[in-house]
Amino acid sequence: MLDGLRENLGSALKKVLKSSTVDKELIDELAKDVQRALIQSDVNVRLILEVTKRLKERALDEDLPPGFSRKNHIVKILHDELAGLLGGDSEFEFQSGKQNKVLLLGIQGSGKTTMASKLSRLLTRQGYKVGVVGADTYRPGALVQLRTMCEKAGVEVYGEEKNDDAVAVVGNGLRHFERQPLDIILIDTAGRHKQEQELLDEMSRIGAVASPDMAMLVIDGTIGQQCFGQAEAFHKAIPVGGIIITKMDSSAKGGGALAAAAATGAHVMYIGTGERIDDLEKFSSSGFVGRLLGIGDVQAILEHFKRIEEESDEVRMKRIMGGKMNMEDYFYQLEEFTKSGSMRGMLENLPGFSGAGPDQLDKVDKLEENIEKWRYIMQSMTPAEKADPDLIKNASRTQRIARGSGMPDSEVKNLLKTYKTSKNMMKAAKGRAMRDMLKRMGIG
Ligand SMILES: Nc1nc2c(ncn2[C@@H]2O[C@H](COP(=O)(O)OP(=O)(O)OP(=O)(O)O)[C@@H](O)[C@H]2O)c(=O)[nH]1
Ligand SMILES: [Mg+2]
Repeated sequence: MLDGLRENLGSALKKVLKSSTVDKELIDELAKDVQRALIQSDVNVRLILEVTKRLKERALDEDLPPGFSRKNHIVKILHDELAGLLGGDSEFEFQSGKQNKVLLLGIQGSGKTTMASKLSRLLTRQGYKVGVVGADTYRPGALVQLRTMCEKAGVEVYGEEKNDDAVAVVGNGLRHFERQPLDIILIDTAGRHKQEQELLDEMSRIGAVASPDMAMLVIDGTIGQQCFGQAEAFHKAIPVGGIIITKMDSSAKGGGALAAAAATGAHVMYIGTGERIDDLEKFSSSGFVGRLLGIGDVQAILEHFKRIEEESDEVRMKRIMGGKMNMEDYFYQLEEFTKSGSMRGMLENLPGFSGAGPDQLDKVDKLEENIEKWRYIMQSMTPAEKADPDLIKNASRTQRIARGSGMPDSEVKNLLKTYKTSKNMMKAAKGRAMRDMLKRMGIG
């Protein structure tokens, strides 16, 4: 399915790139080609019309970024609109201080059990405490498979070998974990050959007992056209909050992401890229659409846009100087500072610094050591936390980040404190000194 979409969008864009003039006629033709391609891929008609309406509006009127032709810009607009259709990049924000329940749904063989173990491993590494409930009472051996796989992630699996009432097992499992200090409980469920009524009913009943914070629909990326119907049927039984597409490593190149996202309005959050426990990636809508439009010429144009879009140092420095630094910026500064090799060596060789005393040099060594630790800590922070570290107010978030990074709580606090001090200093120095320096560097 995806290959067809790829071909059709590709040839539509090729027409644009080959034509000698860009006019309304050409854009209308492109819009028609895009509509046809998306309709064939079962994307919701209303969404298609929105995409092509915006494409037409933007294609001829928008100002061109410096150095880009109208044709290149059209490629970029189509890319952005399609990525928008997939809902942009998103991640489930787990709430701290409670047990977040995530229900994994999907038909037989879609990859739920494998995904339960992959997520267990990933989330544990991010510092969350995870428990798993095995509620597949349908397929013999399901619980053993789940246990074996989750063992690799070191998480506890609750299951009942002799109970064939999945709804009861879920209730018992949640009670079993109730008193444990868990952040996330993953519930693995049964599948059937199709989205049969019996399966959908069981999912609604499990939903009623578990009241999950998120129902994640697991879809086999190789099934093509059926994606839309499957996603829609599950979504009716229990509102789907996130989508996982598995088997993206196979030749199908991940069909169904667009269709499933369109059918439920939910975002694709993760993709499975193999059978092993670490074969899991966060989904990026822009990367996906990039691959979708990935004919040679187009790829080069998109890469060019990406380069100019990647925030230039200039913009970042201006934000930092304006007192609006976030954790990413802070870390970026520290990294830049250490990039040029050992700071100690650098300082010792700096003419004005040759007189630096042992005290100062020790401080520099200490900072280098801290940066190493802080790198791990930052990796355990969610994007939202990095954008706004003030979110890390309560102890449970601090502890989660500490666990994920293998650092003590005190080190997380240390980073937050140092960050705050630097930010305040920047704010205070917002004026003179730094600005002068930037001017001298030619970027003020
Ligand atoms: N290549 C590849 N294989 C996968 C991926 N995810 C799962 N599989 C394989 O797909 C098969 C089914 O995976 P399961 O995790 O058992 O699927 P399930 O949804 O739990 O299936 P049921 O329990 O029968 O409903 C297994 O052979 C997995 O190894 C993936 O991302 N890539
Ligand atoms: Mg299973």
